[in-house]
Amino acid sequence: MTATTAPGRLQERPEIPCTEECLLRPGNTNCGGCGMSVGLTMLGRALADAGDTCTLVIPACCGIVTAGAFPTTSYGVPTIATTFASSPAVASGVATIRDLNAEPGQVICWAGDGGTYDIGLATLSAAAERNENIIYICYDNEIYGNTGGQRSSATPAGARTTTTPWGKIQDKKDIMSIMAAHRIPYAASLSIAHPDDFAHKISTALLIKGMRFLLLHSPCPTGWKAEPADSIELVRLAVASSLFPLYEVFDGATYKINVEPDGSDPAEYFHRQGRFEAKQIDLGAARRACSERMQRLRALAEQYPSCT
Ligand SMILES: Cc1ncc(C[n+]2csc(CCOP(=O)(O)OP(=O)(O)O)c2C)c(N)n1
Ligand code: SF4
Ligand SMILES: [Mg+2]
Repeated sequence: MTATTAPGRLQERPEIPCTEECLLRPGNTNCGGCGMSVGLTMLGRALADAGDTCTLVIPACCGIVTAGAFPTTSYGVPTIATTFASSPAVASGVATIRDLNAEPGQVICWAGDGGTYDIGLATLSAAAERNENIIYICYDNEIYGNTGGQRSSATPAGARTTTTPWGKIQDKKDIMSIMAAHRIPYAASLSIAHPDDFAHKISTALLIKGMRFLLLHSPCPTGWKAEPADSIELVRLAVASSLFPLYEVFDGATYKINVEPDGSDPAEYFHRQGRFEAKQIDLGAARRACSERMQRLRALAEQYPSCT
């Protein structure tokens, strides 16, 4: 694997042979540059590094199409396909049986933003309120990617989708705050542009019992109308400009910012994606929103610091 020691870039590490234990196998049908593929690979490596494994529970989304056609599968772990709205409920049941039988391994929901912010929100909230012993990872590509790119409540303002051809009017829903308000043990945002932070947060989540919620900013070149080769750079820009801050919330009470944004202008992020048209983006409003988002997070992290 390529090696570079620049901050925030991949560090040299031995290649993991693709055996039966490989979480996402090569040869799957995901588009080139798909953030979900990179996220699954990073998740698999973090689990392997911790000597842990998992059962995946996946609702309707690109992530379940990734599995491929029976009897083959691109997943190297047991994978349960659920209806769109029910993955947290199914995962709760699987985790309960695992715990009753004192079996090892994590139960991980791997769901899109449509299944998380919209149609699965009721069962996600219910699982969070019960503090179910599961890890829930939302790979957020900010659209209903699998069905051709309709808007979801995770789609940011200004983005063109098949159902918002002139740009979405409403802002992206703040799902992290919603999940933190459930006072779950752990909520954290992830970026594939920050692999060390990603790995650290998975290993943190593995050590915690109860409901753990992880939000992954997941580039989708197809829906974002962007170059596949730009995927990592786009989400790096999102972190750098405070469009998608990286932070952790423990017990809904204490906050930690993991990567300080460098004040990059969000304009570059918009400019490199065909889903944003210059005339539909209110750059002043976007810059203000970035600065207010960070001000609020900094205030929370200062007033309620985490001791980790
Ligand atoms: C109840 C129900 N409504 C609609 C669909 C069709 N459907 C399948 S996947 C999908 C989009 C999923 O979007 P998201 O959760 O964001 O995942 P992505 O496709 O972006 O990976 C839709 C609308 C469905 N399977 N079930
Ligand atoms: S449509 Fe988007 S999320 Fe789905 S496989 Fe392609 S790049 Fe990935
Ligand atoms: Mg999606």
